Amino acid sequence: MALRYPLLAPRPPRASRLGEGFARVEAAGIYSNNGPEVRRLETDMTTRMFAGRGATLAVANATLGLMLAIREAADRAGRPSGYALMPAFTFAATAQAALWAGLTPLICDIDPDDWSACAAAEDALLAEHGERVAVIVPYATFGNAIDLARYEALAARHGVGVVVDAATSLGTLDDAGMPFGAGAPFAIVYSMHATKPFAVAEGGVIHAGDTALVDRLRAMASFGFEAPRSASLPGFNAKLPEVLAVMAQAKLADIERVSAGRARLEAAYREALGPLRMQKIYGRRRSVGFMPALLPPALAGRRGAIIDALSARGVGAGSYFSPHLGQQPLFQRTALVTPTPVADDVAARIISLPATDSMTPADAVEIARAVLETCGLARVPATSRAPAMANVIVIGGGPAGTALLTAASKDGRIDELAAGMILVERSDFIGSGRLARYAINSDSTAATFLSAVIDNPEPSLAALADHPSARAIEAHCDALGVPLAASGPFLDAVGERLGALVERAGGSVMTGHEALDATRDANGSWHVRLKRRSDGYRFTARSRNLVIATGGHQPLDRLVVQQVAGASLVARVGDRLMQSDEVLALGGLDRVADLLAGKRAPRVVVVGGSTSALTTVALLLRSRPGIPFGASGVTLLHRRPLRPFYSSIESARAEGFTDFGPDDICPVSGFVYRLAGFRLEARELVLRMLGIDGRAPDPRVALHRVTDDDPATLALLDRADLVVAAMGYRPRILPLTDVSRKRLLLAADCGAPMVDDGCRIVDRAGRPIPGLYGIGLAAGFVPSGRLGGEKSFRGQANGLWLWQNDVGRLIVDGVLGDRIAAAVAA
Ligand code: T4K
Repeated sequence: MALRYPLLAPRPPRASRLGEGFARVEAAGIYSNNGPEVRRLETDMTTRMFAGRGATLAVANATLGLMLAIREAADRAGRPSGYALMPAFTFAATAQAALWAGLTPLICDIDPDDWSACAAAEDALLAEHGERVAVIVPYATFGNAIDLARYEALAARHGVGVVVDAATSLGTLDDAGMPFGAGAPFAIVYSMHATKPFAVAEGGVIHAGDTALVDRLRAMASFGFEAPRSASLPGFNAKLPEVLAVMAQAKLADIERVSAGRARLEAAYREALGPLRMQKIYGRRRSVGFMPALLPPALAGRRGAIIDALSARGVGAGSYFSPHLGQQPLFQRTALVTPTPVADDVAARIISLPATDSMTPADAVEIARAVLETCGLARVPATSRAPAMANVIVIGGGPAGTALLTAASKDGRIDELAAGMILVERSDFIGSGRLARYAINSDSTAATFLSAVIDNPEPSLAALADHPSARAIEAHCDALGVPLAASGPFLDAVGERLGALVERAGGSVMTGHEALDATRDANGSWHVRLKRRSDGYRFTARSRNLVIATGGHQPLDRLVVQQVAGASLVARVGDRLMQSDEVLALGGLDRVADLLAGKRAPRVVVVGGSTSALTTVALLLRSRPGIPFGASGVTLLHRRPLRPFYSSIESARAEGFTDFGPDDICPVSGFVYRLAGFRLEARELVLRMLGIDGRAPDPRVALHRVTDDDPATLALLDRADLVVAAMGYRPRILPLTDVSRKRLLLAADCGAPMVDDGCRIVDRAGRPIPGLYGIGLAAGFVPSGRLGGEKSFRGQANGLWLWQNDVGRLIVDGVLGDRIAAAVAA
């Protein structure tokens, strides 16, 4: 059964999104052997993970790193075949590495509080075995910032080597707030295994303050070659390949967020697991791979049953590191194992709980509750219970859902909004949604896209103004919109940063999840059923508010009942009919060209007066290779007059456009046809067709206004080779039910706008449903009052600018408190 909270849920950087880095590797033609990507990783690691101290060596995994470092330390101590002194409570890799380095593990007991090597036991064994101890290999247990100064002193006093197994410590900060191990006088070995917080796939790094030591280890990791192809040191192949270095670089950009998130989980666990014994920790922060705790002694024998019971409750639990080294057959045969009563007890009682990148502190509290209840211990006190309820669940992380976050960030309210937020997105990332799948230009300007980040008070967003994807948008500043396909990388980059901000504030971004339905309970809160797409796991999340940002579609059932000039469009046109969404999508024009292939002067009729209709016409006209339209080959059938947008009365008049009155002017902006007017590419087409300011209409296009009983329209439909229905979009809404599972009937179900002027979703009677909001394509929003818009406007207003500003703000106001009235008061 799929678990809601798996013990480990590796989240390495998405290889599918690292095309640029992989292309660099291909272009360089260097795949391994200390190539440019590995070198860059090592330099960046030193700078960013080790405060610029010493040097760093990337290796193929931490076990190989330990083998090299242990061998080097033993040789340098002049004790190549002695003991490697290590704690019993660690992973097998520590002892295996010592064996492979030609040493004998000397296994000591652990400290009952911090569970790392017991200082008294180490001292006693050093006294007992003297120079036979070649190397001490402490383990920085579960990412803990153990006392390195003590080992420095032991090394000096006993002439012994030191190598620290810090497999889980990338991201840990010591008491001084310095990265754990930075500038250490001996080798510290970290893992980049997929299951670690610094998740890559396989890989590791060795860091030391002593750069000559790192150089020696680098030579050992490459067959012991200090000079080309001439072995002078013991060695083997431990090199990290270039593609993994590209992945590790991407993780480096993310590790601060990951570590901070995990530290928050640890804090929540510690508070909530009160009755259980926890590890004593050192340092300002650690980056846990999972959360360890001790079961009460009386329950040690029932650990297996407890883990099974937790699994039945959706919680994956484990028992790292049980059996400990001294209990494993290989080490019982090959190592010197001293008595380990503390390690025996800790290993018998240890339980490992999930601490994954996608969890929030509330999840940790939830798991803690499950653990305590399963153990029959006191329930978690009400005060530290999971905020059983989010403030808001946003369904859809595409352009509209993320625009809501952008709006909050522009007002400095992202933390406030995100703290109690769950953002649910079907795909694996938030940002562009389906937008980049269209072959057309945006009806938003390049400046509108960029306004999400330029001067944004959140530094991580403002920094995106210099991002390559922002530059790609900037290139379209003087053009009629941005090709939607080119907007994807920018929207995704913004999405990624917004997602990080949400998680920073304690919210949760659930990518790869789908909302199935939502029920409103008697208290007005929403129970949203969610499905994790990777394995079908279903669960329910609760919130006070729900925002639907799932975009729009062109439903077939609406097409079926569509009448044009008194006739059924489907019945009249049959298989010559396409919907505009299909035409506008990438590849859509190829389908049109196929359908029209062989026709000498093909005739296409586009039905509709919306931006999608005009955009369809514009796309058909600029098809390459061109579709050979003759005169009036493309006819636009529309009902309402087509109006261009003007930024002022003067600019309209200057072009001789006078077809407007006082009700057509927005009182706030002074714009003419601010909402009804076509923009950018569609506007240019309308201006041409209306012959404004001396423009010559395109002879291939004809306009025809449809009336109710209109034989000319029917004749056009009958003669067309292809008819494109561009009837606009209807909102996509998940099923909503009330407490008795009765479907909530929405105005949108019968074709009316989905939302009111406060972006609240309305029922059949036009009444807003409390705590329910809508944003995005087809939401049906009409600005009013303070927000402006022309009085004559009939229809819905859309667009990125509105979502990132007025519309977004209305919803943020709504979900953060009932400030809607003030916001829209005229
Ligand atoms: N020193 C210490 C103290 C260590 O803990 C380790 C590694 C090392 C040294 C050596 O570092 P590396 O040489 O690995 O760089 C896992 C890891 O494989 C191991 O790296 C880690 N310690 C150890 C604590 O845990 P297992 O035996 O628990 O792995 P496995 O296959 O059972 O996976 C654990 C869970 O993770 C499973 O539920 C499945 C899940 N998983 C795993 C992988 C690899 C995924 O969902 N996806 C994946 O890609 O050893």
